[in-house]
Amino acid sequence: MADMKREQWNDAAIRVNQIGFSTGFSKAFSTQIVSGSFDVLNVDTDECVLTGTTSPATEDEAAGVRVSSGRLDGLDTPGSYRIRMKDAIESPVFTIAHRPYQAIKLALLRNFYFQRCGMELEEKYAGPWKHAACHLDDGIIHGDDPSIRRKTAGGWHDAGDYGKYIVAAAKAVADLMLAYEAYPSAFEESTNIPESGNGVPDILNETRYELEWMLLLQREDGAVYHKLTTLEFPGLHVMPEDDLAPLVFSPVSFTAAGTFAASMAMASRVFAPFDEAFAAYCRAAAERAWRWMESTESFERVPFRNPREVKTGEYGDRMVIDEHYWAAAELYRLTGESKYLVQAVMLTQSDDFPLCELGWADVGGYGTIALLHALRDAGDDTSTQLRGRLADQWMTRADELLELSERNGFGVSLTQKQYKWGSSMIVMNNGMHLLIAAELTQDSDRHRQYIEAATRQWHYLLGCNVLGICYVTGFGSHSVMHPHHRPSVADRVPLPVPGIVAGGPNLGLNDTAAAALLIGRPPMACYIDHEDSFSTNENTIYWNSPAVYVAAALDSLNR
Ligand code: 9MR
Ligand code: ZN
Repeated sequence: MADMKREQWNDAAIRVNQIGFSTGFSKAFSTQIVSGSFDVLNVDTDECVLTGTTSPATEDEAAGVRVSSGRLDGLDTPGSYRIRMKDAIESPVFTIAHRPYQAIKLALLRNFYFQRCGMELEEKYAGPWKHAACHLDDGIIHGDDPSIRRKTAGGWHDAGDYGKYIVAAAKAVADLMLAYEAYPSAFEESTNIPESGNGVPDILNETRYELEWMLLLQREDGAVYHKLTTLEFPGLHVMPEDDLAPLVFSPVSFTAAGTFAASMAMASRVFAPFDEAFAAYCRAAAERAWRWMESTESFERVPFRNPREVKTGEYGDRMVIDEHYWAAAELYRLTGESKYLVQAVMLTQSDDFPLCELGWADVGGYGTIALLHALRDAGDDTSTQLRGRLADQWMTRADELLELSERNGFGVSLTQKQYKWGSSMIVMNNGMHLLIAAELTQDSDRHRQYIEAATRQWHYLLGCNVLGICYVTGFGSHSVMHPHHRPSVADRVPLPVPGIVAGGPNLGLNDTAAAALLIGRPPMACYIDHEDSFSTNENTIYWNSPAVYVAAALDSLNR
């Protein structure tokens, strides 16, 4: 660990979204240690265009420093700016523009192309990050006849490793499809992928690449294999095409079937206007998975555990009711068949599980989103009551997030203990939650407040945080350079693959780099831009996907 550098973090500094702000929206920055008056300078002319005073400093426990914030609301002229305090302390340069987030939105989406498995990434799409096709072999099924082989090729690598996991995939495709449905105008541009120009929005082209792979994981009886990986993670310096260890399907699981049924039902709805046959295929797959779920005994309705020989990501769970709920809700939304609604209602009554979570393990929020839509025009009392209850819960949670974000020095909505593995996902999920709440409210002030709070989550991700780091590769003046992402480490390209969202601070310090270098730090500072730090600096498809949702929303606001 001798070569690892401790990064300075608790200095007097100005933290700001390093991309910048949209015209017409409120603009703010945070300062740590320092507070008082500030000037905003136009970078081109060096002229001072605004002066102001920051709010009184308060101790921010998650950040471990005193923080105050400054408002730039008087400033709405497009341009490049920097903030200066005490004559010497300067912020990163940021822009004010009509649509400042267009490029980063496309990069976040294009990052899924870079995760593609089973095809060559050609230079005309991938630039210097091109590489040969990988993981083309058929796979064996753990615990089954070793002479049986199943097709495996396709889909996205999950993360910095090359495994492919159903519950992770389901969250990622769900976020992308929800983003498309909520903000279709944000997805008119080409992302320069092989399918571009085929008449289907690229976000759906990209999603379909994963869906086609997910379909390969369904067994003939409807059950779904939990994951497809090598037995162990390959070394960090191995390019995907050089990872040649045998591919193994892990056993089927209830969570895989539930999230598969749900995301396939969603795909059937979303793809119907573009490809009826594919939509029908997805629907049949979802219904098959559902029937398998219904046929399981209670001892099979348990979270997945890795077989002893399998050392890759487990994607276990605490409970499986929420996966059942999501599947029921999504199938109800798709088919309108009452048996699914009956089941969803029963699940919400019989068990206590979180109804608003948008994780890979806790997926209740997706079921709730589906029902909020499906029951919008419901006539009967049960449906109306259920929808009312779900909407109340959603808004209550949104209000909690709003308050957390307003109280926090950096505007972020995390509690201290939420700075855990993949904290960037929680931040972006909260952004998604707030944006959905904005759509649900009729009150225009509330609508605005939720959007502003969602925007603050975005500002945190892009630099308004105690480390002053932009957690998206390729963007901002101080961004992640050494993600725990095998291709970024192993290729000879100096820059990491662009559009990666790093996992972010994790107070668990779950890898040796983090443990050695971050001990004693406050939660928001438990992050290290080091390639060995898989517990703070990896990427995953389901950390990128909620960021695509938030980016799409904020990019469409000014249209
Ligand atoms: O994102 C997952 C995180 O929530 C868990 O705490 C962690 C440990 O179980 O695993 C993370 O998922 C990893 C997966 O198991 C394998 N691919 C990389 C994922 C991100 O680190
Ligand atoms: Zn691959």
